[in-house]
Amino acid sequence: MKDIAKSKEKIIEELEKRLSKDLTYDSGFILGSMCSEPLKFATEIYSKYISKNLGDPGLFPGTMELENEIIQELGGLFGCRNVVGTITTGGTESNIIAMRIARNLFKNKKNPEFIVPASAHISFDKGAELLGITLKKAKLTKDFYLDLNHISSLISENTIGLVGVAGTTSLGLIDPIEKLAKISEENSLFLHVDAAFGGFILPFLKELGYNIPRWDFSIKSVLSITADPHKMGLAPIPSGGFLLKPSSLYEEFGYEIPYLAGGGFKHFNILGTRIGASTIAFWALWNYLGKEGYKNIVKECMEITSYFEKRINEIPGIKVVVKPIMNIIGITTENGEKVEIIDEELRKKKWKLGLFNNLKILRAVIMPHVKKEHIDKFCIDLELITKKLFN
Ligand code: 0PR
Repeated sequence: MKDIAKSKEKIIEELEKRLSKDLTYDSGFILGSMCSEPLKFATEIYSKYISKNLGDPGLFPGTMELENEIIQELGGLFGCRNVVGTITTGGTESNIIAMRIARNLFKNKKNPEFIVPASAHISFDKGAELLGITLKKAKLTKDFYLDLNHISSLISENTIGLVGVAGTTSLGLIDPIEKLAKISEENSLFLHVDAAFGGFILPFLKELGYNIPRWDFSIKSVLSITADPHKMGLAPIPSGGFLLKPSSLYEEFGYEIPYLAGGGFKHFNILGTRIGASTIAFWALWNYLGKEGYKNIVKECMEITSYFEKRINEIPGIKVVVKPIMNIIGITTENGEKVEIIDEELRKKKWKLGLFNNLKILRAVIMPHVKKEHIDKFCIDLELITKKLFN
């Protein structure tokens, strides 16, 4: 503890200086993040209501009402209005909540196993470790889709759940959820869909006329969905979404907290004290942008994605891994070699993409802060690097 208090001005000055090291979204250099600058309206709301605590919802019944309302709205967006759920801190918490519910549902299985595609996010590894579940990973086909035959071969008497991803972390692909649903029905398993990234894109792409396979609650055996407002929902961090179709499971497996100041309450969350401002800001954003607003944002991201894809494919020595389905592009070399070197060289020039070394892919996420002029600047640097490497 410093013994001389500083003035507010001094502190702000120091913060400005020290935080100037941080990258900003509007610089254009952040090309591999699933987050973006939230809308100013949402951040204003967020800071206004910063003290709301949904860990004790009886004290903040207005905030709780907004949470319930937004969950129903999201349920409707994903094919079933009649859902229970909660705004979480992000995809990791939501995925762990889903795994916990599945584990509790199959308490009779002493060595529970979950099967996820090899492309699944690391949050499932975390959940498995924390919950004492064995995680089995199904291989991907050579075009990076989930190999359904391998999934089937991994099922055992210990299996409790399956995961399908609608918007994979590496390439934004959609697993064949309908087929996965069939497997889950045949084996009476819990089926969770991780649409942390895709949840706020796919419904709008569909409305824009894209051919999107079914992935949501409209499929009978999809029991829970993760969809994150702090990714393409453009809400301030932290803001995740967890939705559950069978509401009886909330009664059965919600944690009962009897002594709260606001009165006893049941919840699913991993957290106790939790930020209500996220929920309020997202509710505000949802009402402000409306479906039309989100649709326009997704449309613009897809236009820039197509432009980016075209520019990448024009550069000798590199190519786009698969045709993008959403605003994620995987970049690789002709034979997958030297991807790490390209990443290293790009980093020297400040560009920040994601390196998926196991897949030999550089991932770009075309969030709303990524503009055409950033792509142009990036492609000039990328071409200089590849020319040196491949000539
Ligand atoms: N599920 C999927 C499909 C994800 O892609 C992610 C995160 C999660 C779950 C977990 O979400 P939380 O990070 O909200 O817990 N995907 C991003 C990734 O790993 C997270 C991210 C965001 C990484 C911003 C970097 C970054 O700058 O790529």
